[in-house]
Amino acid sequence: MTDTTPLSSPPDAAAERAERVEHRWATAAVAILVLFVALATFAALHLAAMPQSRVETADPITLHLDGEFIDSNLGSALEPDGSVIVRGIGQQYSFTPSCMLIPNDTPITFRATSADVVHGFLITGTNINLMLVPGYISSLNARFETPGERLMPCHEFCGVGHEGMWGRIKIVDKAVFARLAASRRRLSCVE
Ligand SMILES: [Cu+2]
Repeated sequence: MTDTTPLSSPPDAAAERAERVEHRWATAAVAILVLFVALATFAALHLAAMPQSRVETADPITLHLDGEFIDSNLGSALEPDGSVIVRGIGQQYSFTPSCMLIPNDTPITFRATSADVVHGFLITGTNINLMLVPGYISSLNARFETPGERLMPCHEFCGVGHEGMWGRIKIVDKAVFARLAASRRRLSCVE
């Protein structure tokens, strides 16, 4: 039998060295964990990110019969506080309304759901990206500074017609929007 321990380091010393190295790695692992928890905490507090405080539901079967998502309530609504709520539905294979009218420089809340399967709600050139899940209401606050048009492709595969499922967002000057809102309860840019 050969002894692999070098003469200069008796077995005890080798074990001690191994323990030291192990402690060092354990400390490094804990430090990495602490760093990530600290980063996540900072990001959450800094961005005021909170776990969703509530889950809002909407029955896809009765969506068109009553409640928030009946046809006559879809589109953009000017609220008393000057903000705008945009309500929409995704269904195979379109969005209703298919063109959403939005004022610039105004707090916007999107509220949308699906009437059938999972759809995607994405506005190009922004970080707005939601899933529309049947049974649940997806909600997101946004603000658009400059007028213009943006596309809204469905980005969750929803069936054979998925590739043709596109909506549009038209951002207009807030004064123009206010004039239109004076004469109509719900606005869209569907012609
Ligand atoms: Cu879709």
